[in-house]
Amino acid sequence: MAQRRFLVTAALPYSNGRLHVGHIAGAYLPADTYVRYLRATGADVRFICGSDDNGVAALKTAREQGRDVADLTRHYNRCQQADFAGLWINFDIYGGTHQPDYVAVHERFSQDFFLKIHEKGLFTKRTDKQLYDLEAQQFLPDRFVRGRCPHCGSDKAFGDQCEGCGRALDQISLLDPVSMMTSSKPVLRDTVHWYLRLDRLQARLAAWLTEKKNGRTGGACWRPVVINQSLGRIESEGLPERAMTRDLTWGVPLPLDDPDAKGKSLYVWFDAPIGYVSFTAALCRRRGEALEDYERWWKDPECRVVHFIGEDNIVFHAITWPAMLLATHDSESIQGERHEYQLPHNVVANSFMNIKFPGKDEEKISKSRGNAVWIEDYLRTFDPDPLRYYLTVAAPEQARTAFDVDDFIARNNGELLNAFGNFFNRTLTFAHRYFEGKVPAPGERAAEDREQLQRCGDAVRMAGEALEACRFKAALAEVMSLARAGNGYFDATKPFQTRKSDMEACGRAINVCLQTARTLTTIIAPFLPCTAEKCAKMLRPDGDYRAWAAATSELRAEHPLGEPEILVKKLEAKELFAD
Ligand code: B3M
Ligand code: ZN
Repeated sequence: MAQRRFLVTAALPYSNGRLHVGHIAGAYLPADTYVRYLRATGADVRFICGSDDNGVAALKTAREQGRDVADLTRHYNRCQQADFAGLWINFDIYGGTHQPDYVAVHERFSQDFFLKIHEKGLFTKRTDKQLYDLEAQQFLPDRFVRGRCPHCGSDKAFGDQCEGCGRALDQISLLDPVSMMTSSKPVLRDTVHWYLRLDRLQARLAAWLTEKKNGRTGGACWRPVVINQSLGRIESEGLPERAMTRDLTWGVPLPLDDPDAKGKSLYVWFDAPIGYVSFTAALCRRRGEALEDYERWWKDPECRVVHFIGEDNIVFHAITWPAMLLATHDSESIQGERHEYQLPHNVVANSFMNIKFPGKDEEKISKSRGNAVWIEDYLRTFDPDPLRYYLTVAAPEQARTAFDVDDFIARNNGELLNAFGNFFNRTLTFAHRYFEGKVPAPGERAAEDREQLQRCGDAVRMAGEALEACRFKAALAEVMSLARAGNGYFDATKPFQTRKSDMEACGRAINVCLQTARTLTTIIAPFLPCTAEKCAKMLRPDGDYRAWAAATSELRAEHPLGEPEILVKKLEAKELFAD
């Protein structure tokens, strides 16, 4: 079989702040887990991320803090890299759409995209009314203005998107708009913009999304929330044209030789997803390949492009971005030929995570009220894996969930430590104490031994199937259930008794426990890479312990084991969350 290839991206964080547990649970941890799993199966993967520096988000924060916007994004780009590295979320490249090492290539790609779509006649240039702040003397794109949503009535609607219902908005449709710059009521003024003809791409997008809904293009069906917010929206409301330019100078300059293009830049949601492509190109160059080798990932139908995002980014990844990709195509074909961009193979979106501190009510995470668990703070006291564990078991895969501090501690101590950690601990300690730190002979296996080994094989298969389908919670549940079965087997075979009466039976049981531990080492690795590394040091299996295909290959009799090590520590909430 040919080697599978994947280009996996995680949403580009705005470089105007640090990362909290909600960010990690939403996109970055599932993406990292997926990439680790794919690599374990032998796939060739590139894992791309970087900061989203352009547009209003960073500009607004810079203004509030009285800082230079380029410095601000540089600072947070670095902080974010540290947060990710501390959690063992390892991108192949962490770029930034306005970072010194990336901005030139990024602008070139973004401007090429714009020009290609422009050539195809898929932009309309039009003068329209936009909101203008008379005091600040400027237009108010995107998050510079807020108001009530004309669709759902939420008062958390901004100039480009409503946080209540997720819809993309046209700012002039906002009810009771207020300037975020001066709190004044903006007025309407004429300005020229370039609007993407989404209406002309709508039929092709709908046909493609219908295939994704039914899982007809290979792989799993897309998550319902992604289909509802994309295909559902198209079917119920249709797609209006959307402005892809803004009255801003912080961003990618509009590449047109047109007096009306002066002082304008590309809409940040136009250039940000192109960051996935431009960072891929930068990575190719860093690896000594040509910049153009990005095509091997983006334009080769053999490579699958998978985007991991938070729920609020669905419209942009499942409608606008594919529309941009289609708009660059030469033919009317849905799926790109070579030299045309692939449409995403999957767009995997999680919902949001609330926060619940001990003795308090569950609330939305908010940085302004200090209502968050920041990665930086967490890492000061804890290892990455307890958090990786919790954010997977409590992941908002289908609906909003909460980071409950008591539950985090309880699950670490009750599940990870009791089931997983203890199984390794008792097995390894036993092997060292009574079998000189070597794998005892398998002997003649009885039905219960074979059943336990059968469970190992089943867990590998079921966890693998769930991971292929991006069902991470279900996959981790399979791993944990094997650890519990291991404990059950240990209890049932009673090696602590047989060692006094029947050393052969004792050895047989410890052998099966060690084989179970061997399997667990491989299948826990995508989720808890740091723990898996420790497991592998204790078991010292041949070859790469992460290789999925070798997860049930047995440790031979007499195989020497490493020193037992404590895998999971008992945690206390007050270590971190004392306020
Ligand atoms: N920066 C939005 C966000 O963090 C945005 C993602 C861009 S992905 C191309 O919610
Ligand atoms: Zn709304």
